[in-house]
Amino acid sequence: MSAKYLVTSALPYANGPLHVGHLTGAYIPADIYVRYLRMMGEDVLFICGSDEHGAAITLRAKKEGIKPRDIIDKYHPINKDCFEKLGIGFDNYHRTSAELHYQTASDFFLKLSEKDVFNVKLSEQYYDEEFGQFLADRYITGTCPKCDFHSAYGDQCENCGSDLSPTELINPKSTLSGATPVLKETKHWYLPMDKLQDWVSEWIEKQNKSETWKKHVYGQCQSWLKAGLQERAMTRDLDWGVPVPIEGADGKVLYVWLDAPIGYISATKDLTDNWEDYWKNEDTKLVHFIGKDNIVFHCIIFPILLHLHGEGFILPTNIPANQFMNLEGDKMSTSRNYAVWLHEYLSDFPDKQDELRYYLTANMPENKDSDFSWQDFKEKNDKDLVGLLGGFVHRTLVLIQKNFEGKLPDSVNDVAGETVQKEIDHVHKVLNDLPEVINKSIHNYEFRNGLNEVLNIAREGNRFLNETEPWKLLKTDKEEGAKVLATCLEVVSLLAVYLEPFIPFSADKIKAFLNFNDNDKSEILKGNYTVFRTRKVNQPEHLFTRFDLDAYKKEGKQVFKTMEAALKAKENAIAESTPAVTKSIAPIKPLIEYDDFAKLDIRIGTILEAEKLKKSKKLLKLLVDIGIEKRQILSGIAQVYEPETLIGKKVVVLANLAPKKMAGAESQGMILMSDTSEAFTFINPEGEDSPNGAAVS
Ligand code: B3M
Ligand code: ZN
Repeated sequence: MSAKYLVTSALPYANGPLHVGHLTGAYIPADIYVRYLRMMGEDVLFICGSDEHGAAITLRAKKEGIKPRDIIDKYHPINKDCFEKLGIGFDNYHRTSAELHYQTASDFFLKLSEKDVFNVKLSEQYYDEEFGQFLADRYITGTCPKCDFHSAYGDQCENCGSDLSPTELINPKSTLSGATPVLKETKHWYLPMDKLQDWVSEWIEKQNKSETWKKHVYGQCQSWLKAGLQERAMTRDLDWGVPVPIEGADGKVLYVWLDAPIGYISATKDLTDNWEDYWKNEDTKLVHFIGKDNIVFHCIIFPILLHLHGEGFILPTNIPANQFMNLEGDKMSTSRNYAVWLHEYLSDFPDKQDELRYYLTANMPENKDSDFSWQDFKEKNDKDLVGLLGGFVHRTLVLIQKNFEGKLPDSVNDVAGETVQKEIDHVHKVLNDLPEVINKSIHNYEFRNGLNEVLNIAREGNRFLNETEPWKLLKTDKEEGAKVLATCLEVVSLLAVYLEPFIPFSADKIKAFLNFNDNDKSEILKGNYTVFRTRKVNQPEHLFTRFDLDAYKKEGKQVFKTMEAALKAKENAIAESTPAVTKSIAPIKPLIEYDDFAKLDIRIGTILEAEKLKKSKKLLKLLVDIGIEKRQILSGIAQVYEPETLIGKKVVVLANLAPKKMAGAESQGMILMSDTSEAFTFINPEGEDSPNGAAVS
């Protein structure tokens, strides 16, 4: 047990609203974790805020002809408000435009500079002569040298995930003017990450031993380390950001990744004078909740900065990054406006916060990408929340109201008849097991599982009710019927407590039905739930209602209108580009018999490791788990995919292809992909119904 916890969620850019993908990525999991820890009496700080610098903001401002400040002042309150309405309980939702943050980030940089950490160098960088501005990061686009994608950014190719520098781009263009930039000399402060390679490797190994990191997080770090860390500029020529606090550095600001993570520190300072009790205390456990696109910054760059700064800053214990959530099978996209936006959802469904929290937890992309589908949302809502959870609580409390005016008699404390008592003992066993199971899930960052375990006690309750049929018993042996209901009441009281981290609004409603107080909660946490048998309960309301998807669509709820508009725009775009696609579709091959097909052993697998093959430009060496064994498979996708983006990916494998040697290595199978001769992409067998080893037939 740690003395203290410091929990952070990625600071979202205040350049637009947030969608459900953000929420399930870094905010819901953190909130569940924090609520649970608090419930267990731990000392926790939960920190977040708006990231108000960075090219995403300045570029948008330029495009709209307004000031960056106008953008952040608009979106900071919108996003803060959404978090509050959804019950995300940050202790502080700060801003990186705050004076205290400027001071903190400047001091941090100065300290590193005084310690001579940086390589200060003149180099030639792209410059837009029309706008009089140097072009870094998103200010410059061009063709990716790794995958030929035509609009890669100066810092990253969003197609293949490669980390790039502007000078690597082929045919570079300024995003500001569209013109081809010229090279011009400028001075920058570089972080020599190459020198820290060994330190980072050892540190990650050590952390991973003390508390296992998620496979895809560890895999991405290993991929970076294998490629070799390189120095990285920590300053930019821009007029929006924290100014570089050094004489002669006019017109330069701190790189956003030496600015935003420091925001975690300044937000803590803003919250409490005792911030050092957390940030500089060996007994504090620091956990960063983020999306997978931020892994390298939190697992490598920020720890390096904290380590070099010294002065006792602690380093993260774990970074349980989530993968991405798609929407109806397609990538959510801010630029296409294809997403379920939180502010729209909350205005369409102001009382359905828990319904969204529930769905996003049950469907959280913990280890692989997941999908948000409204039909699935409806089904889970109707089945799990209305049918199972709401149904069980309501049935129990209504029976107690109707038959005992809300209070069961003391005789429920006596032993029941043999058959009923056997069932009661079974329920008690399930209830007694719950605390440990939940504790393990939460501390392993397995929130989907945790939620399912809590629901399991409602399932057990329902099973018990159906088995013992108290509505019949009450007519023949009222005391015995009361004993059954008393056990159900115990289940309901555990639900009131253990649902709180996941769906706090509903947990509060259940607590109100039971006239709960704080002392009740601690009794339950101690395992003393029998006192609830004779608790006076109130007339319950229904906790949840059916999600009438068709009616909501007809009514014109905004969340659906937004999605439909984006889909329509996409359809139009596809219609326009169809001729080009059909050209690359191969003609149908000659017919074969079923027996020919049956010879192929095609299976589902998961990529565990991926690396470039030294002797080949085209091949990646993959280690694939195909259920019964692990296979080394070479795949000719090195020019299209970066290895680190593949870890954890589900794939379709031809498993009985004769082994073949290529570029000095053996390939023991083939990954099947869709291939139009212009592009090839993975076939997508995501989902629990496609486990590794499952046959494709
Ligand atoms: N604002 C990137 C993002 O929103 C960035 C995170 C900063 S966390 C210190 O994905
Ligand atoms: Zn690329």
